[in-house]
Amino acid sequence: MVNLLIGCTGSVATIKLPLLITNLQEKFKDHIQIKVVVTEKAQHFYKNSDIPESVPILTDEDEWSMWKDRGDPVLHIDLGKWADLFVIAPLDANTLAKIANGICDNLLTCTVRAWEIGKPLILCPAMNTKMYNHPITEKQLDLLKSWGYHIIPVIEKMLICGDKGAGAMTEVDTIVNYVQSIINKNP
Ligand code: PCO
Repeated sequence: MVNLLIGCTGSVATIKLPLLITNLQEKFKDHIQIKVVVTEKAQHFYKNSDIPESVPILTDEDEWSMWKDRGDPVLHIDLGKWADLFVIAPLDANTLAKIANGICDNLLTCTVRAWEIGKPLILCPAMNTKMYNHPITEKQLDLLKSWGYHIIPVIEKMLICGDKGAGAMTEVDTIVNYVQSIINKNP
């Protein structure tokens, strides 16, 4: 059994979350357990009714409502212990910048900050071409790679805002196949 944590951030590519979950469940059948952690802005881009009931969606509110006193669960630590693999799809420009700078101000970035170096963390950036082409993007992605994080590069296509160019999240099937290859390497 593989415990897979999916993270979603405030890029429109979060609209692919239901498809990502479906395709992972189809590929791995009952050998996979999925939990999702979303940022506040990610919540604009999917409907809860499109997510299977078996998949918990965790938000910043869950982190704070769970902790009342000493001994209570600390969600970002517990998620890190639970998950074998963490896939952030999409990783928006803002969260990329936060992770590169060690900032942890929500459930998703706290989970990344506490994520054990060496455990697979797969990042799928997505942003507008103009943001993607800014020189800071490459610097930050290179830094994350130097820590051993996996980056699945953006692709070029017509973006949702009508601009054409690099910045779209990689295809869902590429993510699913990448997860498969990581699992094969770490049975
Ligand atoms: C556009 N911003 C974006 C973000 C990246 N876009 C994508 C693709 C999706 C549809 O195929 C949304 C997945 O376009 O990853 O489009 C303007 S600010």
